[in-house]
Amino acid sequence: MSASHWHILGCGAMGRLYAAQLSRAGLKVVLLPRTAPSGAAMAIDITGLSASHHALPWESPDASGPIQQLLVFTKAYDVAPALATVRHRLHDDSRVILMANGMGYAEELRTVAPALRPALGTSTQGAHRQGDGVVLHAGHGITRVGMPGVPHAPDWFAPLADALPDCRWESDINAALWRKLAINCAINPLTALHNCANGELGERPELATQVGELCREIAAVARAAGQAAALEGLETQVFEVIRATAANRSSMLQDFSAGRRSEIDYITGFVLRQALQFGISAPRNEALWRAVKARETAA
Ligand code: KPL
Repeated sequence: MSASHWHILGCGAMGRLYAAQLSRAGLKVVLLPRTAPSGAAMAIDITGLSASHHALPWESPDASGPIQQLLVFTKAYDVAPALATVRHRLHDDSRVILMANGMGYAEELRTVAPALRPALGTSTQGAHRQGDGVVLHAGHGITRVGMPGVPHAPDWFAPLADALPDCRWESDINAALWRKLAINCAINPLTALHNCANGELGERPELATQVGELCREIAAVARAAGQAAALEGLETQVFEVIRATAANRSSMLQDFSAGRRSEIDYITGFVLRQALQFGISAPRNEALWRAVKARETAA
């Protein structure tokens, strides 16, 4: 299998959008859906900012062929269980990029695949599932990929960077992940609990105040964790994202609306675990975490 061949695990909106973008650029893509589609190929329809139709080959995750390159777009809590289903197909040279939201799932992989050294990625592209399997490409954005301790892009990264709209190697991927995590932490739980679009967090004074308080707590935890530079100007950046994505329903609100488990344990929960480790208190984040968990349990 060549360097231009990618398997995709996690076939939700983002997995499908990336599969379409790679395929459109001429790379070979094989989908690994959790449930087998009816035909020999899986149809992907993209609409919105880009439009295309694809019929892509798929395999069952527990098939036997080797996987050379794997992009993982599962929910954060599914990263380790999903990787376990393809573990037997990965070998020492396999390249794996984890693209889930939040942080903390890479550590969980150590029990499933202790020798695996995955790259980590984060995306600001936006995509949502519509009815009938159609994916709405809702936002242009940047794909950042990196490996802790690997400052320069390895050779295998070039075809991926060429194929995707704006894909960069990050010399400090942990800083990029912390930045995205902090933004999600300040926006997602509040929008999910108040059932509101992102923009309302800037328009309703009581919510805007809470966003500010959350940002200050998150920044304090990040400072203790050695990520002060990554989160410089966090509050300003969060309000910029709120304005730029004003009409969006956050991914956590979408999870709530669809009755799915949220990724709170890998967003606010990760910040709280770091807070505990460094002896910092983060009462407003803790209250939101509790409120989200209570809603999930009640649902
Ligand atoms: O990433 C997002 C999410 O919803 O998960 C934001 C940036 C908040 C945009 O909706």
